[in-house]
Amino acid sequence: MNELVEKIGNCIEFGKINKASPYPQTMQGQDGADELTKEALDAAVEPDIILEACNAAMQRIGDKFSRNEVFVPELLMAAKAMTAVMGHLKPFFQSGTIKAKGKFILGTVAGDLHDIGKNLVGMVVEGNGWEVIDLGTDVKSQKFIDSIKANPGCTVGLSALLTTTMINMSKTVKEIKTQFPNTTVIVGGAPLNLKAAQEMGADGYAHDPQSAVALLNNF
Ligand code: B1M
Repeated sequence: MNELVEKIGNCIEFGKINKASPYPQTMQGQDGADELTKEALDAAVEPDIILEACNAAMQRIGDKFSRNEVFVPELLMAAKAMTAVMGHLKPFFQSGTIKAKGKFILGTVAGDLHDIGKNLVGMVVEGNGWEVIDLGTDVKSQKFIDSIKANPGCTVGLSALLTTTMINMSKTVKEIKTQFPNTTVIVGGAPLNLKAAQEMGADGYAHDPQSAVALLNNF
């Protein structure tokens, strides 16, 4: 049984989505995260045991990404494998068998259409047990505020890829903080750094998806 759970973790870490997926080459023709998760649930393995193994695997791939040992394609494949697992586990979240760590409202700020990094952050955060509410790109402050109202106790994540939209990010942080001073806001994206995040009044700056998870788990 443990061997099955371990295999699922390996599929996440090495980005083996399902039997048909050709990547990675060394695992071609083998069952992937999709088939193995179904097999495990059919064999009555507790869903939270599977989730725990997957979280650990996401942590491993995230750490490798932070150390530049793997790059965006590997992280994307791992996130896709994780999504396959989550498809099987979702009913258990919905029924309350597994409790999400919290709600994370995520979006790329107004004026900015870049979403590849934001999507990666969403997938990794979701893979670590958070419910992610993705508001998309070009998100105006009011949309964040409406979503915070609808989801009390949530944490908010803002992404920006353009130096020009960092100004909108700053405005959004200030508007959120004025109306919801107790709501935690974290920011990330290529043009940002810790200093810029602090000047905006954000509670945290995440350089990459894994540091976003670390911040969320600490807050
Ligand atoms: Co644009 N673009 N782009 N672009 N684009 C950049 C960002 C740019 C650096 C290219 C360049 O000039 N060298 C430049 C910005 C310059 C600047 O402001 N400093 C630029 C520009 C200028 C533009 C346009 C203005 C071009 C034009 O039209 N004249 C235009 C703007 C459109 C708009 O947004 N209004 C534009 C358009 C586009 C495309 C639509 C063509 C496309 C976006 C497609 C899409 O996202 N769906 C695009 C792309 C692909 C890029 C590059 C090539 C790649 C960005 C990317 O996806 N990186 C980029 C150049 C580059 O980076 N080499 C560029 C991969 C991704 C995984 O990394 O997004 O940094 P990244 O995310 C990272 C971290 O930043 C972090 O985690 C991720 C994983 O490590 N992170 C967070 C991100 N958000 C986070 C949130 C967090 C935590 C961490 O917590 C909440």
